[in-house]
Formats: sequence, C-alpha cells, structure tokens
Amino acid sequence: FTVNRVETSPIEGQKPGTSGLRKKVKVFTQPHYLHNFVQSTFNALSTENVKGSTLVVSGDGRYYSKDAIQIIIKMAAANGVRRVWVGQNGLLSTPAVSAVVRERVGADGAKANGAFILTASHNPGGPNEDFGIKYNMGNGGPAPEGITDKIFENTKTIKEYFIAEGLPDVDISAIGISNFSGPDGQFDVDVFDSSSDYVKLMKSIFDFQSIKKLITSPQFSFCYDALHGVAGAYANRIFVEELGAKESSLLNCVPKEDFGGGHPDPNLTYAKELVARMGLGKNPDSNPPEFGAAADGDADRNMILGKRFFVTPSDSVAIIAANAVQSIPYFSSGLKGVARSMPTSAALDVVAKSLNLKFFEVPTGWKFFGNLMDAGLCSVCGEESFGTGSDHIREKDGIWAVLAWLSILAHKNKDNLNGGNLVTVEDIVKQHWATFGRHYYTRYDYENVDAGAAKELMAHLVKLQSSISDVNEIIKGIRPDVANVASADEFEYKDPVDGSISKHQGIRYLFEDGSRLVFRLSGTGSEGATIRLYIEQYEKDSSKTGRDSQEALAPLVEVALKLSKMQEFTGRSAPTVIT
Ligand code: VG1
Ligand code: CO
Repeated sequence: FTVNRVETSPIEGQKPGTSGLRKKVKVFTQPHYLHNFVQSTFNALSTENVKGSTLVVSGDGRYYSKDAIQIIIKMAAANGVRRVWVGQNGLLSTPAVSAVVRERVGADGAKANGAFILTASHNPGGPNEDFGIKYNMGNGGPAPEGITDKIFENTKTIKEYFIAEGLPDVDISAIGISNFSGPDGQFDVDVFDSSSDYVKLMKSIFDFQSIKKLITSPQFSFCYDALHGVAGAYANRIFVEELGAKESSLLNCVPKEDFGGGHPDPNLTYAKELVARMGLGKNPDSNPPEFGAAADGDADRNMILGKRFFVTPSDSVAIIAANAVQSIPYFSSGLKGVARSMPTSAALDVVAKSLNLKFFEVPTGWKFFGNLMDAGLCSVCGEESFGTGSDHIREKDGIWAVLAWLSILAHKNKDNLNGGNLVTVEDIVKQHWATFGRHYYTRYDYENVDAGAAKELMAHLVKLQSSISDVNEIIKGIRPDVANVASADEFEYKDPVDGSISKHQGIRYLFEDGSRLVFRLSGTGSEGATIRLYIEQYEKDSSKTGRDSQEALAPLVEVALKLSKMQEFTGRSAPTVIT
C-alpha cells in the first residue's frame, strides 16, 4: 500500500467526555469525522506509541464498528503502526481490551502500546443511536486528561490525516494474521479469539472450582443478562463452559449491533427482563433464581441482584472489599487500598476504616483509579454507576464483579452445599449493614434536558454555596426534620501520584449527620445535557437499616429538588431514571 495524505479541516465538538468521544452514528459518519479524531489521537501520542507500535482496535460490536475498524486499520498503517490486533468480529469488551493490552503477547513476541476502544458503553446503538471511541494507554487504562486535552486541541487545528491506499479490507471474522507491506516496511493485522486472554486472566484471579461447586449445586440458581452487549461473547465461555451454569441461565447473550433495540444499561429501569426474572419490578416471576446479574454494552458495568433483592453498586464495592481477602485468591495476601468515585456512597469508607486500609476519593470516571493502581496504592475500587473493579486491569469489569460475588457466596456457603441453609445475597448485604451501618442511596437522572437550563441550575447551586447559613434557612423552610448543611463546595481532586488537579468535579452539600447531596452534569451523553443528582444518608442504628430506601430518603430528596429548583429550571417534574 501507499500513504495518502488527505486535506481536512477541524470539526467542532470532538471533546472526549468522561470516557471518550460519544456521538450519534450520523455525526460519526460525516466525511472526515472519525478520521480527524483518530489522526488527532495519533498526533497526541509520543512517537514510539505510533511508529512501529502495536495497537489494539475493537469494541462492543455496535453499529458502525465494522466500518470504523477498517478505517482505523488503514490510518494506523499509514501512520507507521507496525501491527493492529483485532478481536474476532471486532469484539472485545472494554475490560478485555485492558487485559489484552496488559497481558497478550503476539506470535512475534509483541506487546500492545495502546488501544482504540469502539463503544458508547451503556448508550443505545443502531443507525440512529450512538457510536463512540476512546484511546487507552499502554497500562490498559483510559488516556489521562493530559492526553485527552491534547487530542481535543489537535482536533481544533487539524489540517491533514494519513490513510493507506491499496490496503484491502481485512476479514475480521477469521482468526489469523494478514501481512502487508507499505513504505515503512511490513504491516500486520492479527485477528484473535476475543475471550481467551480474558478467561485466562479470570482463572488466575478466582477459584473456579469452588464457584463451580456453588453454581452446580441444586440449592443455587443463577442467571446472567448481557442485554445483547459484548458480555455475551464471554458469558457462555465462562458461566456455562467453565462454571457449569445451564445454558438457559443466559439471557440476551448474543451480541447485536443495536442491542436488540434496547438500552444496554444494567439498572432497574433498563434491565427489565432480568429484573422481572429476579422477582422484582412489574410482573415479577414467582420463582426467581438465587442470583442474577447484568452487564452494559461494553461489559464494564454490572448490576448484582439476589432473589427479590437489589444490591446498590455502592454497597457492592464495599461488600467485595470487606470479603475479598477471605474469598478471592488474588487478594489473599491483603488489599493495598481501596477507592471510590466522589458521588459513590461512603459505605466503602466505613470498610476501609475498620480494616485499616488506604482510602481514596476520586472524580467520576475510571481514568482516575489507574494512577493509584499503577503506584500500588489501590486493589479494589468502584463507582455508584454500576462500575466495580480491581487492579487486575485498568478498567471497570462487569464479569469480574459477578465472579467476585459468586466467590463470596461460594466462600460463605462452602459448608452448606449439601442441604444446609444457603446464605443468600440478601443475607450478605443485611449482615454487612448490621456490621457497618447502611448508606441509604439513590441517584436521580434527568436525561437530555436543555443544556442551557442545566448550566443555569448548576450555576444557581454554586451561588447558593457562598452562604451556608442562607442554605440552612432555606432547608428549614422545606423540611425542618433534615439536618443542617455543614459545608458545601465543588469537588476538586489532586492526584496523589502525579499532582495533577481536576476542578469542578461536582457540586457537594455535606450535612452534619453525614448525609450528602451531589449534583453533576454527565460527560457521556450525546445530546442535550443530563443532570445527575446523588442522594445519600447514613444509618448506623442496626434496628433502622431495613427501611425502603426511597422512603428513607424522601426528606432529603425533597430538599434537593427544591433547593436546586429542579422543576423551575428543567421543566421536569420527575427524573428519567431512578437507581
Ligand atoms: C457515567 C458514570 C461514570 C462512569 C462513566 C463511564 O459518566 O456516571 O461513573 O465512569 O459513565 O461509564 P457520566 O459523566 O455520564 O456521569 V461507561 O460504562 O459509559 O464507560
Ligand atoms: Co460501559
């Protein structure tokens, strides 16, 4: 092939958000749109990460992925990349990409320098829905802000991009290496099995034998919903082939370009089928399984359910941290530390304190955990947004979280599987609350509101923060039974490893009784603005930890909505999603 230099000009709005660039497919398919972003990324990297490098390119298989992969292969070749690794059919979950970057060794001994992950995660897919792209570094984690800022700057000045001419489309459905030659010498495309590196890693972390004993025991029952996302490419291999689950326990495990028309977001609103099967929501099944879980489109998120029981993600990470050393071989020598994103509840803080573990609170988005892990400061971390993970990779990991829960269940039931009473998911959570107290928690999302209105609401909340006594006056007028606000600010994070500072990471109101209200604007949407409101209240008295969470939080919710003038600014009388 030869290298073609194509003249282009900047296209507005290519700023990567919380996790890469996400836009409607129609935006991505405009002339030069993807090309500009990819070239801007290559231009933001150091030369050794481009020239002669090894690049992973794959994703959740959503609509437009196949075309995008061929374009990126051709641009990689033209920019001097030595080889591109592609998961079969272009499929690799986000955690699998991270694992491949960190662990895979190519036929010629090569290791990956970085990856393009093609996904818009939990956003719907299809010709009228979302596509997305993000770059991950050689540690397997999302590019830090220093790089994403540079990419964005490059998109604003780009004049040219490079693309191979005479390089045929590569058949990504067939495993094998294709060789080509160009001006810089040889160029290879290596199509490999999407699941084997990841499965190998999981087997090195967990005790598959003891999980298999649990799953195949007649007392236990299991179900997993991939919501037609890429988790389906792993679920059969891991849960059925390796761990002995019945095939009928897998729901929606065939990856689809449009996720079957659904919203591949594992929460109580969008994972309706699983929720019903677990005996919750509308039309609940009458005989639900003991354990259920779901993943999002790119399989980095997880929702954990017990029989008629929902585990909040904030509780989930705390419970995993509290039980990891006893239940998961990878952690048997102890945890280096734990971390959560700022809006995630403080359930993890209580565990960290009681186990005397290093603890970190970082801004929303997985990229902030990576530095801590690279520095050996953090083993387990999580976000309230159904993201849980550990330092085995540098992304959150949906299937890992399921295996972690199954490990805890297997450990707690190791003497019960011959007819004793099963310790259930609900038992484990309630026991945790009895020991550590409970953080009542809920998140209200107002999706796709007018961007101007959302900004005004946020500005209003920041302005209020200048006088805490005025805020307390207002709150007294709304709900005299709610505690006083002790302090209020915009969250700012100084990375303890590299000293970088991230400002404006969410508006916080911190109450005297430990309750919190947090307001943020989403950085992953593709149109309008999404306001997220996070509400949390701590209850230490174990006789009061069994309340319905919406009921327990009602006074704080009322305060949050009136204080922020939510309806006035947005015109919305109710959120789009409550989790
Ligand atoms: C959301 C979540 C955040 C998560 C991010 C990426 O971001 O709140 O916790 O890290 O999505 O997850 P935002 O900016 O919309 O609140 V994923 O599964 O979309 O990669
Ligand atoms: Co995701």
